[in-house]
Amino acid sequence: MALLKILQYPDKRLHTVAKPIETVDDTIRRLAADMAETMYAAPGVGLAATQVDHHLRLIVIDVSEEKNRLLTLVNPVILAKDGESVHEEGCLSVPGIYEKVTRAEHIQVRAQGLDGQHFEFEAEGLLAVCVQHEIDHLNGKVFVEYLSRLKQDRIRTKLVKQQRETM
Ligand code: K1U
Ligand code: ZN
Repeated sequence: MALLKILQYPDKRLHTVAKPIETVDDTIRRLAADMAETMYAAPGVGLAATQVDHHLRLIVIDVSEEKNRLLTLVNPVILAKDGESVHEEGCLSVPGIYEKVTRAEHIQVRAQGLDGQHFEFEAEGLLAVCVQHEIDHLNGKVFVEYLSRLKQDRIRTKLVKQQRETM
């Protein structure tokens, strides 16, 4: 397994729309394992392949306290959404920035597992927030795009400055 480099906002590659995974093979299983290791090390509760510069529809999530409930979703799709709730979100590609975002409260999700089999589940709370946040990444959208233009500009300036200082 390997730790992968996480792209940092405002990297343009974060706006790439990921392609569906045709076959779940050992290459995809290795990428998923590396993504999980990277997410746990960060630490974070989710990671999309887009964030590690692999433009395939693959996400990993673990919102459990004990970090022992890894969920790997291949080609995830939201089948239904209902209600609205506001949560404070963070993003491993936007370090140090936490902002409130409104999203659907309950979602129904269809995806494939690492065995290629389709499955469905319902989510609410942090899991629902995280699935929506990660699917946004696969569609090339970063959570700061829900904020005002002024806030986006401030965040961009702050992160570009931080990145210059750590070069
Ligand atoms: O996609 C990502 O960048 C991961 C992101 C997921 C997420 C968190 C919270 C709300 C929406 C989406 C993170 O994991 S940010 C880090 C974080 O929230 C966290 C880190 C350590 C412990 C618990 C949470
Ligand atoms: Zn993110």
